[in-house]
Amino acid sequence: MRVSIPTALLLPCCLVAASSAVKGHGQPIIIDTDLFGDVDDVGALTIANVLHNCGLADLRGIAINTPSQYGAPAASAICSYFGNDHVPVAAIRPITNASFFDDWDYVRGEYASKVAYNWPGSLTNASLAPTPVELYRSILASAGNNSLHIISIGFLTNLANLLRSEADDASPLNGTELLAAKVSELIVMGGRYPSGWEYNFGGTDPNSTAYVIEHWPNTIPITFSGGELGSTIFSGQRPLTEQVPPPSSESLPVSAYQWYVGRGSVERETWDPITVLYGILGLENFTKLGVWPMLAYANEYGYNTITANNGSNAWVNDTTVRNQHWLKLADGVTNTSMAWLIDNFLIHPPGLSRCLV
Ligand SMILES: *[C@@H]1O[C@H](CO)[C@@H](O)[C@H](O)[C@H]1NC(C)=O
Ligand SMILES: *[C@@H]1O[C@H](CO)[C@@H](O)[C@H](O)[C@H]1NC(C)=O
Ligand SMILES: *[C@@H]1O[C@H](CO)[C@@H](O)[C@H](O)[C@H]1NC(C)=O
Ligand SMILES: *[C@@H]1O[C@H](CO)[C@@H](O)[C@H](O)[C@H]1NC(C)=O
Ligand SMILES: *[C@@H]1O[C@H](CO)[C@@H](O)[C@H](O)[C@H]1NC(C)=O
Ligand SMILES: *[C@@H]1O[C@H](CO)[C@@H](O)[C@H](O)[C@H]1NC(C)=O
Ligand SMILES: *[C@@H]1O[C@H](CO)[C@@H](O)[C@H](O)[C@H]1NC(C)=O
Ligand SMILES: *[C@@H]1O[C@H](CO)[C@@H](O)[C@H](O)[C@H]1NC(C)=O
Ligand SMILES: *[C@@H]1O[C@H](CO)[C@@H](O)[C@H](O)[C@H]1NC(C)=O
Ligand SMILES: [Ca+2]
Repeated sequence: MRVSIPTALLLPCCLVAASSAVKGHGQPIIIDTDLFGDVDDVGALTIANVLHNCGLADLRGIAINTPSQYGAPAASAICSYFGNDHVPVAAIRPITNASFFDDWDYVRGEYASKVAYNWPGSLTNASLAPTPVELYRSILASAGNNSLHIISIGFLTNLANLLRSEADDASPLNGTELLAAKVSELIVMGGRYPSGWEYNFGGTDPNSTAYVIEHWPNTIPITFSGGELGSTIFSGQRPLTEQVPPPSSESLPVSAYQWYVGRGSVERETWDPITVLYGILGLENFTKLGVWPMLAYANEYGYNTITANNGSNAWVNDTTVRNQHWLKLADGVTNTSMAWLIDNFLIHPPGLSRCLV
């Protein structure tokens, strides 16, 4: 069954960029994820792989910021599922045997080990993965000047360690210098805007959150995707099980959502998927998907501040700082149309080379 397309979203045919796209020749990105405790990271990595395959992204690597041994093999499995075995995955140390258990509301299920064991990827054991600092430094060292987007959809521990890293065999630059040379934007799912408390910032490592936000080179723009944005948009409300092949039992993303959400549902907030969409497309390049721009900046100026003891954040209105923003839906875009776009990726057959189903 084909889904009905909200036509108001779509650009007239001829404005859509010519399909001269080449796999992996899009925006270079590294994703830093806490894949393990929430399934929207699977949606986010799905979008990254689909956009890599249709030529809008160049997924250079993935760094895991949660210690469970299941995170890194699961991330590798997602890349392999989409034909991207080559994408390197790094694992934070020490590695533990923690497995997810929902003692908050006793509904959510563990998915990372199931993904890793049912769709094995090229990395089968987290202890064989490089550390995040090693992987970042080698990718950054070989990247073009001012070219990479780093997309953070979990805790900030790895990025704090990278900022503190010293020169090594990979590069004579220290971490801060290396970031300043190679990264053109940091995109962060975390915080609430203009102020509040959110889990990625305050849940496990508020010190690292404070360190990153305070020490990030001020020449590199930062864009925040706040808890308040993704929490109003629920993906998975389309009948995903009735869509294009593969059937849902064979689909890695749909299975992961079913395992996690519970009771056969795949409906989930979209904090991380929205963040990765912006991290690849920016505000303007939604048109390359054939849809109108769907996100906008909510502020013109100012900067974010963090309370180190609990990770709370608050925006400071400073008209002299112009390279930090937080995101909102563009005027006229509803949560339903954004959810439609994200669902398009969740049902995307792994071998299809176009961006949208
Ligand atoms: C997990 O690690 C702990 C401590 O290292 C150990 O006691 C336990 O047996 C391990 N559990 C599994 C399932 O491997
Ligand atoms: C992963 O590799 C480590 C180190 O070689 C080994 O001790 C561990 O048993 C392996 N884990 C699994 C799940 O195979
Ligand atoms: C990158 O920047 C460095 C430092 O400014 C400069 O030496 C180098 O030539 C640049 N590389 C390219 C390819 O432009
Ligand atoms: C990195 O190098 C810069 C000088 O370019 C220096 O100011 C900074 O303190 C160094 N950072 C670390 C963590 O060593
Ligand atoms: C966080 O940083 C503060 C000082 O900046 C320090 O006192 C505290 O021990 C740190 N907490 C952790 C968990 O590292
Ligand atoms: C849109 O938001 C409304 C509440 O404001 C909610 O009831 C509805 O489920 C949301 N729809 C989607 C697709 O996220
Ligand atoms: C949009 O795509 C163009 C051309 O590929 C690129 O130069 C530009 O940097 C992209 N914009 C963003 C915000 O990523
Ligand atoms: C975080 O700490 C600050 C400063 O101590 C306090 O004002 C704020 O209420 C705290 N926020 C939360 C959610 O505990
Ligand atoms: C910052 O500016 C916005 C918009 O003008 C305003 O609503 C908000 O209260 C201001 N925040 C502070 C901390 O002054
Ligand atoms: Ca996440």
